Amino acid sequence: MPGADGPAKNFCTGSVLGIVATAIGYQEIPYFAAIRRALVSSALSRSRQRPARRRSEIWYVVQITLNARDIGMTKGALAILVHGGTDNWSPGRWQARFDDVCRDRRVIVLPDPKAEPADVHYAAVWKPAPGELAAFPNLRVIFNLGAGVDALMADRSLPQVPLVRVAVDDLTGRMTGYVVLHVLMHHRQELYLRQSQRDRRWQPRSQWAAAAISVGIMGLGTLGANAADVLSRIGFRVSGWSRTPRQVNGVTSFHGAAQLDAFLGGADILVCLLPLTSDTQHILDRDLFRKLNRTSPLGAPVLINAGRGGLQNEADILACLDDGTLGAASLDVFAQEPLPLDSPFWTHPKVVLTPHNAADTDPDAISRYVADQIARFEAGGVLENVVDRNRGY
Ligand code: NDP
Ligand code: OXD
Repeated sequence: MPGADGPAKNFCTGSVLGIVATAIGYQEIPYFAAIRRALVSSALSRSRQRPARRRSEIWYVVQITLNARDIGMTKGALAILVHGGTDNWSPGRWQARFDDVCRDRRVIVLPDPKAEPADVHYAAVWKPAPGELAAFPNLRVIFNLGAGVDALMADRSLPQVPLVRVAVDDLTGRMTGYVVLHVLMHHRQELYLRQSQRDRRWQPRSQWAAAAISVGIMGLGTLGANAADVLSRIGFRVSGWSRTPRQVNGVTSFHGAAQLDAFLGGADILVCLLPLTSDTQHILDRDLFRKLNRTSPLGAPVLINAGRGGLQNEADILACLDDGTLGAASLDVFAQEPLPLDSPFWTHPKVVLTPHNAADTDPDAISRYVADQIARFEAGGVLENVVDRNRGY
Protein backbone atom coordinates (compact mmCIF):
# COMPACT_ATOMS: atom_id res chain seq x y z
CA MET A 1 0.00 0.00 0.00
CA PRO A 2 2.40 2.72 -1.22
CA GLY A 3 2.03 6.00 0.62
CA ALA A 4 -0.34 4.65 3.28
CA ASP A 5 0.39 5.49 6.90
CA GLY A 6 0.86 3.07 9.92
CA PRO A 7 -2.75 1.98 10.74
CA ALA A 8 -3.60 1.47 7.07
CA LYS A 9 -0.52 -0.71 6.60
CA ASN A 10 -1.45 -2.78 9.64
CA PHE A 11 -4.95 -3.25 8.34
CA CYS A 12 -3.53 -4.32 4.97
CA THR A 13 -1.30 -6.99 6.59
CA GLY A 14 -4.20 -8.40 8.61
CA SER A 15 -6.46 -8.44 5.57
CA VAL A 16 -3.94 -10.37 3.49
CA LEU A 17 -3.79 -13.00 6.22
CA GLY A 18 -7.57 -13.12 6.36
CA ILE A 19 -7.85 -13.52 2.59
CA VAL A 20 -5.22 -16.27 2.56
CA ALA A 21 -7.06 -18.08 5.34
CA THR A 22 -10.42 -17.75 3.65
CA ALA A 23 -9.07 -18.87 0.28
CA ILE A 24 -7.56 -22.01 1.72
CA GLY A 25 -10.31 -22.60 4.21
CA TYR A 26 -8.32 -22.92 7.43
CA GLN A 27 -10.23 -20.68 9.78
CA GLU A 28 -11.84 -23.69 11.36
CA ILE A 29 -8.57 -25.32 12.34
CA PRO A 30 -8.45 -24.46 16.03
CA TYR A 31 -4.81 -23.48 16.30
CA PHE A 32 -4.89 -21.44 13.11
CA ALA A 33 -6.58 -18.52 14.85
CA ALA A 34 -3.87 -18.42 17.53
CA ILE A 35 -1.05 -18.58 14.97
CA ARG A 36 -2.70 -15.89 12.93
CA ARG A 37 -3.18 -13.63 15.94
CA ALA A 38 0.48 -14.00 16.95
CA LEU A 39 1.75 -13.30 13.47
CA VAL A 40 -0.57 -10.36 12.93
CA SER A 41 0.60 -8.76 16.14
CA SER A 42 4.21 -9.35 15.12
CA ALA A 43 3.47 -7.83 11.71
CA LEU A 44 1.83 -4.83 13.33
CA SER A 45 4.72 -4.22 15.67
CA ARG A 46 7.05 -4.09 12.69
CA SER A 47 4.84 -1.92 10.55
CA ARG A 48 7.66 0.52 9.93
CA GLN A 49 9.75 -2.05 8.07
CA ARG A 50 10.59 -1.62 4.44
CA PRO A 51 8.06 -3.00 1.84
CA ALA A 52 10.38 -5.84 0.67
CA ARG A 53 10.75 -7.02 4.24
CA ARG A 54 6.99 -6.87 4.76
CA ARG A 55 6.40 -8.93 1.61
CA SER A 56 8.73 -11.66 2.85
CA GLU A 57 6.95 -11.57 6.22
CA ILE A 58 3.57 -12.15 4.60
CA TRP A 59 5.01 -15.06 2.62
CA TYR A 60 6.35 -16.47 5.89
CA VAL A 61 2.86 -16.26 7.38
CA VAL A 62 1.39 -18.13 4.41
CA GLN A 63 3.97 -20.88 4.84
CA ILE A 64 3.34 -21.21 8.56
CA THR A 65 -0.37 -21.47 7.80
CA LEU A 66 0.23 -24.25 5.30
CA ASN A 67 2.39 -26.05 7.84
CA ALA A 68 -0.33 -25.66 10.45
CA ARG A 69 -2.70 -27.42 8.12
CA ASP A 70 -0.23 -30.22 7.53
CA ILE A 71 0.19 -30.72 11.26
CA GLY A 72 -3.58 -31.11 11.56
CA MET A 73 -3.84 -33.50 8.66
CA THR A 74 -1.14 -35.79 9.99
CA LYS A 75 -3.81 -37.09 12.38
CA GLY A 76 -4.67 -40.57 11.15
CA ALA A 77 -7.22 -40.59 8.36
CA LEU A 78 -10.77 -41.86 8.75
CA ALA A 79 -11.90 -44.15 5.94
CA ILE A 80 -15.59 -44.54 5.13
CA LEU A 81 -16.51 -47.92 3.72
CA VAL A 82 -20.24 -48.35 3.26
CA HIS A 83 -22.03 -50.84 1.07
CA GLY A 84 -25.71 -50.28 1.62
CA GLY A 85 -27.32 -49.49 -1.67
CA THR A 86 -30.11 -47.39 -0.13
CA ASP A 87 -30.38 -43.59 0.33
CA ASN A 88 -29.36 -43.84 3.93
CA TRP A 89 -26.17 -45.64 3.01
CA SER A 90 -25.06 -43.31 0.23
CA PRO A 91 -21.30 -42.76 0.79
CA GLY A 92 -21.60 -39.06 -0.16
CA ARG A 93 -24.11 -38.46 2.61
CA TRP A 94 -21.76 -39.98 5.18
CA GLN A 95 -18.75 -38.10 3.83
CA ALA A 96 -20.53 -34.75 4.17
CA ARG A 97 -21.35 -35.48 7.80
CA PHE A 98 -17.90 -36.80 8.68
CA ASP A 99 -16.16 -33.88 6.92
CA ASP A 100 -18.15 -31.66 9.22
CA VAL A 101 -17.32 -33.37 12.50
CA CYS A 102 -13.72 -34.44 11.69
CA ARG A 103 -12.35 -31.15 10.37
CA ASP A 104 -8.82 -31.78 11.54
CA ARG A 105 -8.36 -35.14 9.85
CA ARG A 106 -8.62 -36.50 6.34
CA VAL A 107 -11.86 -38.31 5.56
CA ILE A 108 -11.48 -40.76 2.70
CA VAL A 109 -14.38 -42.46 0.97
CA LEU A 110 -13.33 -45.87 -0.27
CA PRO A 111 -12.66 -47.08 -2.84
CA ASP A 112 -10.22 -44.25 -3.59
CA PRO A 113 -7.27 -45.19 -5.81
CA LYS A 114 -5.29 -42.22 -4.41
CA ALA A 115 -5.73 -43.29 -0.77
CA GLU A 116 -2.62 -44.58 0.99
CA PRO A 117 -3.73 -47.58 3.14
CA ALA A 118 -1.04 -46.83 5.77
CA ASP A 119 -2.62 -43.42 6.48
CA VAL A 120 -5.90 -44.95 7.64
CA HIS A 121 -6.20 -45.17 11.44
CA TYR A 122 -9.99 -45.41 11.73
CA ALA A 123 -12.62 -47.08 9.58
CA ALA A 124 -16.34 -46.25 9.68
CA VAL A 125 -18.07 -49.14 7.98
CA TRP A 126 -21.33 -50.74 6.99
CA LYS A 127 -21.22 -54.23 5.55
CA PRO A 128 -17.66 -54.13 4.21
CA ALA A 129 -16.79 -57.11 2.05
CA PRO A 130 -14.80 -59.82 3.87
CA GLY A 131 -11.10 -58.93 3.63
CA GLU A 132 -11.60 -55.23 2.84
CA LEU A 133 -10.51 -54.04 6.30
CA ALA A 134 -7.42 -56.24 6.32
CA ALA A 135 -5.87 -53.86 3.77
CA PHE A 136 -5.11 -51.16 6.40
CA PRO A 137 -1.89 -51.94 8.31
CA ASN A 138 -2.23 -49.08 10.81
CA LEU A 139 -5.90 -49.43 11.65
CA ARG A 140 -6.63 -48.59 15.31
CA VAL A 141 -10.41 -48.80 15.64
CA ILE A 142 -13.27 -50.05 13.47
CA PHE A 143 -16.57 -48.22 13.92
CA ASN A 144 -19.56 -50.20 12.71
CA LEU A 145 -22.16 -47.65 11.61
CA GLY A 146 -25.04 -49.81 12.85
CA ALA A 147 -25.89 -51.68 16.04
CA GLY A 148 -25.65 -55.19 14.59
CA VAL A 149 -22.15 -56.49 13.86
CA ASP A 150 -23.04 -59.90 12.41
CA ALA A 151 -21.71 -58.98 8.95
CA LEU A 152 -18.32 -58.07 10.46
CA MET A 153 -18.18 -61.11 12.70
CA ALA A 154 -18.40 -63.25 9.58
CA ASP A 155 -15.11 -61.76 8.27
CA ARG A 156 -12.31 -64.09 9.36
CA SER A 157 -9.65 -61.57 8.34
CA LEU A 158 -11.13 -58.76 10.45
CA PRO A 159 -8.16 -56.89 12.02
CA GLN A 160 -7.72 -57.53 15.76
CA VAL A 161 -8.45 -53.94 16.81
CA PRO A 162 -11.39 -52.71 18.89
CA LEU A 163 -14.70 -52.96 17.04
CA VAL A 164 -17.21 -50.35 18.23
CA ARG A 165 -20.93 -50.64 17.49
CA VAL A 166 -23.63 -47.98 17.52
CA ALA A 167 -25.62 -47.36 20.68
CA VAL A 168 -27.10 -43.86 20.49
CA ASP A 169 -30.37 -42.38 21.70
CA ASP A 170 -31.41 -41.47 18.17
CA LEU A 171 -31.31 -45.10 16.96
CA THR A 172 -32.81 -46.42 20.19
CA GLY A 173 -35.71 -43.98 19.95
CA ARG A 174 -36.37 -44.95 16.35
CA MET A 175 -36.46 -48.66 17.20
CA THR A 176 -38.78 -48.05 20.14
CA GLY A 177 -41.06 -46.14 17.76
CA TYR A 178 -41.14 -49.12 15.40
CA VAL A 179 -41.83 -51.64 18.17
CA VAL A 180 -44.60 -49.55 19.75
CA LEU A 181 -46.17 -48.92 16.34
CA HIS A 182 -46.29 -52.62 15.49
CA VAL A 183 -47.38 -53.81 18.92
CA LEU A 184 -50.24 -51.32 18.81
CA MET A 185 -51.03 -52.23 15.21
CA HIS A 186 -51.67 -55.85 16.18
CA HIS A 187 -53.21 -55.06 19.55
CA ARG A 188 -55.64 -52.54 17.96
CA GLN A 189 -56.49 -54.96 15.11
CA GLU A 190 -55.30 -52.67 12.36
CA LEU A 191 -55.04 -55.45 9.75
CA TYR A 192 -58.73 -56.29 10.30
CA LEU A 193 -59.82 -52.63 10.42
CA ARG A 194 -57.99 -51.67 7.20
CA GLN A 195 -59.58 -54.61 5.41
CA SER A 196 -62.97 -53.55 6.84
CA GLN A 197 -62.43 -50.08 5.43
CA ARG A 198 -61.60 -51.46 1.98
CA ASP A 199 -64.76 -53.62 2.21
CA ARG A 200 -66.94 -50.71 3.55
CA ARG A 201 -67.76 -52.92 6.53
CA TRP A 202 -68.81 -51.26 9.83
CA GLN A 203 -68.19 -54.15 12.20
CA PRO A 204 -65.96 -53.30 15.16
CA ARG A 205 -64.66 -56.26 17.16
CA SER A 206 -64.34 -56.00 20.90
CA GLN A 207 -61.06 -54.40 21.89
CA TRP A 208 -58.86 -55.60 24.73
CA ALA A 209 -57.17 -53.14 27.05
CA ALA A 210 -53.37 -52.97 26.79
CA ALA A 211 -53.11 -54.52 30.26
CA ALA A 212 -54.71 -57.71 28.92
CA ILE A 213 -51.87 -58.23 26.46
CA SER A 214 -48.44 -59.57 27.34
CA VAL A 215 -45.49 -58.53 25.17
CA GLY A 216 -42.34 -60.65 25.39
CA ILE A 217 -39.12 -59.07 24.18
CA MET A 218 -36.20 -61.30 23.17
CA GLY A 219 -33.06 -59.24 23.79
CA LEU A 220 -33.07 -56.79 26.70
CA GLY A 221 -30.05 -54.79 25.51
CA THR A 222 -29.86 -51.17 24.40
CA LEU A 223 -32.87 -51.46 22.10
CA GLY A 224 -34.95 -54.12 23.84
CA ALA A 225 -34.74 -52.48 27.26
CA ASN A 226 -35.93 -49.13 25.97
CA ALA A 227 -38.83 -50.62 24.01
CA ALA A 228 -39.80 -52.70 27.07
CA ASP A 229 -39.80 -49.63 29.28
CA VAL A 230 -42.02 -47.59 26.93
CA LEU A 231 -44.45 -50.49 26.31
CA SER A 232 -44.86 -51.04 30.03
CA ARG A 233 -45.57 -47.34 30.52
CA ILE A 234 -48.28 -47.54 27.84
CA GLY A 235 -49.91 -50.25 29.96
CA PHE A 236 -48.84 -53.57 28.39
CA ARG A 237 -47.62 -56.42 30.53
CA VAL A 238 -44.01 -56.77 29.45
CA SER A 239 -41.42 -59.48 29.93
CA GLY A 240 -37.92 -59.78 28.53
CA TRP A 241 -35.39 -62.51 27.83
CA SER A 242 -31.62 -62.04 27.74
CA ARG A 243 -28.45 -64.15 28.00
CA THR A 244 -27.52 -62.84 31.44
CA PRO A 245 -29.88 -61.46 34.12
CA ARG A 246 -31.20 -57.95 33.33
CA GLN A 247 -33.51 -55.67 35.24
CA VAL A 248 -35.81 -53.10 33.67
CA ASN A 249 -38.42 -51.28 35.75
CA GLY A 250 -41.88 -52.74 35.32
CA VAL A 251 -40.58 -55.67 33.22
CA THR A 252 -40.50 -59.35 34.25
CA SER A 253 -37.13 -60.70 33.22
CA PHE A 254 -35.99 -64.14 32.17
CA HIS A 255 -32.56 -65.22 31.05
CA GLY A 256 -30.69 -68.11 29.56
CA ALA A 257 -31.83 -71.27 27.82
CA ALA A 258 -33.31 -72.69 31.04
CA GLN A 259 -35.85 -69.86 31.32
CA LEU A 260 -36.76 -69.57 27.65
CA ASP A 261 -39.88 -71.76 27.76
CA ALA A 262 -41.30 -69.94 30.79
CA PHE A 263 -40.73 -66.63 29.01
CA LEU A 264 -42.39 -67.82 25.78
CA GLY A 265 -45.40 -69.34 27.58
CA GLY A 266 -46.50 -65.91 28.81
CA ALA A 267 -46.09 -63.98 25.53
CA ASP A 268 -49.02 -62.94 23.31
CA ILE A 269 -46.84 -60.71 21.14
CA LEU A 270 -43.20 -61.77 20.70
CA VAL A 271 -40.76 -59.01 19.75
CA CYS A 272 -37.29 -60.11 18.64
CA LEU A 273 -34.41 -57.68 19.14
CA LEU A 274 -31.62 -60.22 19.48
CA PRO A 275 -28.28 -59.92 17.71
CA LEU A 276 -27.51 -62.59 15.13
CA THR A 277 -24.84 -64.92 16.54
CA SER A 278 -24.07 -68.61 16.33
CA ASP A 279 -26.32 -69.08 19.40
CA THR A 280 -29.32 -67.20 18.02
CA GLN A 281 -29.32 -68.19 14.36
CA HIS A 282 -32.77 -69.51 13.28
CA ILE A 283 -34.01 -69.34 16.86
CA LEU A 284 -37.41 -68.16 15.58
CA ASP A 285 -38.78 -71.46 14.33
CA ARG A 286 -41.90 -73.58 14.62
CA ASP A 287 -40.69 -75.21 17.81
CA LEU A 288 -40.42 -71.83 19.49
CA PHE A 289 -43.70 -70.44 18.09
CA ARG A 290 -45.60 -73.45 19.48
CA LYS A 291 -44.49 -72.47 22.98
CA LEU A 292 -46.05 -68.98 22.86
CA ASN A 293 -49.27 -68.36 24.81
CA ARG A 294 -51.93 -70.52 23.11
CA THR A 295 -54.77 -68.71 24.93
CA SER A 296 -53.83 -65.23 23.77
CA PRO A 297 -56.69 -62.68 23.80
CA LEU A 298 -55.54 -61.86 20.26
CA GLY A 299 -56.62 -65.32 19.10
CA ALA A 300 -53.12 -66.48 18.17
CA PRO A 301 -49.68 -65.15 19.06
CA VAL A 302 -48.01 -62.48 16.94
CA LEU A 303 -44.34 -62.25 15.90
CA ILE A 304 -42.46 -58.97 15.42
CA ASN A 305 -38.86 -59.38 14.23
CA ALA A 306 -36.62 -56.33 13.81
CA GLY A 307 -33.36 -58.07 14.79
CA ARG A 308 -31.92 -59.83 11.77
CA GLY A 309 -33.32 -62.10 9.06
CA GLY A 310 -30.89 -64.84 10.06
CA LEU A 311 -32.74 -65.20 13.37
CA GLN A 312 -35.83 -66.56 11.63
CA ASN A 313 -36.71 -69.77 9.83
CA GLU A 314 -38.78 -68.21 7.06
CA ALA A 315 -40.42 -71.40 5.82
CA ASP A 316 -41.60 -72.06 9.39
CA ILE A 317 -43.03 -68.55 9.74
CA LEU A 318 -45.06 -68.92 6.55
CA ALA A 319 -46.31 -72.39 7.51
CA CYS A 320 -47.21 -71.22 11.06
CA LEU A 321 -49.13 -68.22 9.72
CA ASP A 322 -51.05 -70.52 7.41
CA ASP A 323 -51.95 -73.14 10.02
CA GLY A 324 -52.79 -70.62 12.79
CA THR A 325 -49.78 -71.28 15.06
CA LEU A 326 -49.10 -67.57 14.50
CA GLY A 327 -51.88 -65.01 14.06
CA ALA A 328 -49.78 -62.36 12.26
CA ALA A 329 -46.21 -61.15 11.80
CA SER A 330 -44.42 -57.82 11.39
CA LEU A 331 -41.09 -58.42 9.69
CA ASP A 332 -38.44 -55.75 9.08
CA VAL A 333 -35.55 -58.09 8.31
CA PHE A 334 -35.09 -61.06 6.01
CA ALA A 335 -32.58 -63.77 5.24
CA GLN A 336 -32.04 -62.17 1.85
CA GLU A 337 -32.21 -58.40 1.49
CA PRO A 338 -33.61 -56.84 -0.58
CA LEU A 339 -36.41 -59.37 -0.30
CA PRO A 340 -36.63 -61.26 -3.62
CA LEU A 341 -39.59 -60.23 -5.76
CA ASP A 342 -41.05 -63.72 -5.72
CA SER A 343 -41.06 -64.00 -1.92
CA PRO A 344 -44.51 -65.01 -0.55
CA PHE A 345 -44.01 -62.49 2.28
CA TRP A 346 -44.81 -59.59 -0.07
CA THR A 347 -48.43 -60.58 -0.49
CA HIS A 348 -49.20 -62.61 2.62
CA PRO A 349 -52.39 -61.16 4.20
CA LYS A 350 -51.10 -61.73 7.75
CA VAL A 351 -47.71 -60.10 7.18
CA VAL A 352 -46.77 -56.45 7.71
CA LEU A 353 -43.47 -56.00 5.93
CA THR A 354 -40.94 -53.15 6.10
CA PRO A 355 -37.64 -52.91 4.19
CA HIS A 356 -35.13 -53.10 7.08
CA ASN A 357 -35.83 -49.57 8.20
CA ALA A 358 -37.17 -50.13 11.70
CA ALA A 359 -34.39 -47.89 12.98
CA ASP A 360 -32.48 -46.00 10.33
CA THR A 361 -28.89 -45.16 11.12
CA ASP A 362 -28.81 -41.36 11.08
CA PRO A 363 -25.54 -39.89 9.72
CA ASP A 364 -25.83 -36.71 11.85
CA ALA A 365 -26.11 -38.50 15.19
CA ILE A 366 -23.73 -41.30 14.34
CA SER A 367 -20.91 -39.26 12.77
CA ARG A 368 -20.88 -37.16 15.96
CA TYR A 369 -20.83 -40.33 18.06
CA VAL A 370 -17.83 -41.66 16.09
CA ALA A 371 -15.96 -38.32 16.18
CA ASP A 372 -16.46 -38.05 19.96
CA GLN A 373 -15.21 -41.60 20.46
CA ILE A 374 -12.08 -40.91 18.37
CA ALA A 375 -11.37 -37.72 20.31
CA ARG A 376 -11.74 -39.57 23.60
CA PHE A 377 -9.59 -42.47 22.37
CA GLU A 378 -6.79 -40.14 21.21
CA ALA A 379 -6.91 -38.35 24.56
CA GLY A 380 -6.23 -41.70 26.27
CA GLY A 381 -9.85 -42.37 27.22
CA VAL A 382 -11.87 -45.55 26.91
CA LEU A 383 -13.94 -46.51 23.86
CA GLU A 384 -17.62 -47.24 24.52
CA ASN A 385 -19.76 -50.07 23.17
CA VAL A 386 -16.85 -52.25 22.12
CA VAL A 387 -18.03 -55.59 20.76
CA ASP A 388 -17.08 -58.71 22.67
CA ARG A 389 -15.81 -60.91 19.87
CA ASN A 390 -16.26 -64.10 21.87
CA ARG A 391 -19.97 -63.42 22.41
CA GLY A 392 -20.33 -62.14 18.85
CA TYR A 393 -22.25 -58.96 19.77
P1 NDP B 1 -27.36 -55.25 22.56
O1 NDP B 1 -26.08 -55.94 22.36
O2 NDP B 1 -27.40 -54.01 23.36
O3 NDP B 1 -28.42 -56.26 23.19
C1 NDP B 1 -28.53 -57.59 22.79
C2 NDP B 1 -29.44 -58.32 23.75
O4 NDP B 1 -29.62 -59.66 23.27
C3 NDP B 1 -28.85 -58.43 25.16
O5 NDP B 1 -29.86 -58.32 26.13
C4 NDP B 1 -28.27 -59.84 25.15
O6 NDP B 1 -28.17 -60.44 26.44
C5 NDP B 1 -29.30 -60.55 24.32
N1 NDP B 1 -28.73 -61.80 23.79
C6 NDP B 1 -27.68 -61.97 22.99
N2 NDP B 1 -27.45 -63.27 22.75
C7 NDP B 1 -28.38 -63.95 23.46
C8 NDP B 1 -28.66 -65.32 23.67
N3 NDP B 1 -27.93 -66.28 23.08
N4 NDP B 1 -29.69 -65.65 24.47
C9 NDP B 1 -30.43 -64.70 25.07
N5 NDP B 1 -30.21 -63.36 24.93
C10 NDP B 1 -29.21 -63.00 24.12
O7 NDP B 1 -27.93 -54.98 21.09
P2 NDP B 1 -28.97 -53.84 20.63
O8 NDP B 1 -30.12 -53.87 21.54
O9 NDP B 1 -28.28 -52.56 20.42
O10 NDP B 1 -29.36 -54.38 19.16
C11 NDP B 1 -29.95 -55.64 18.99
C12 NDP B 1 -30.00 -56.01 17.51
O11 NDP B 1 -30.98 -55.23 16.82
C13 NDP B 1 -28.73 -55.73 16.72
O12 NDP B 1 -27.77 -56.74 16.93
C14 NDP B 1 -29.24 -55.70 15.30
O13 NDP B 1 -29.17 -56.99 14.73
C15 NDP B 1 -30.69 -55.28 15.43
N6 NDP B 1 -30.94 -53.96 14.85
C16 NDP B 1 -31.85 -53.86 13.82
C17 NDP B 1 -32.15 -52.64 13.28
C18 NDP B 1 -33.18 -52.51 12.23
O14 NDP B 1 -33.33 -51.43 11.65
N7 NDP B 1 -33.94 -53.54 11.94
C19 NDP B 1 -31.49 -51.42 13.74
C20 NDP B 1 -30.57 -51.63 14.81
C21 NDP B 1 -30.31 -52.86 15.34
P3 NDP B 1 -27.27 -59.79 27.58
O15 NDP B 1 -28.03 -58.54 28.02
O16 NDP B 1 -27.22 -60.82 28.64
O17 NDP B 1 -25.95 -59.46 26.96
C1 OXD C 1 -28.27 -51.84 12.61
C2 OXD C 1 -29.20 -51.88 11.50
O1 OXD C 1 -27.76 -52.87 12.99
O2 OXD C 1 -29.42 -50.83 10.90
O3 OXD C 1 -28.04 -50.73 13.14
O4 OXD C 1 -29.74 -52.92 11.18
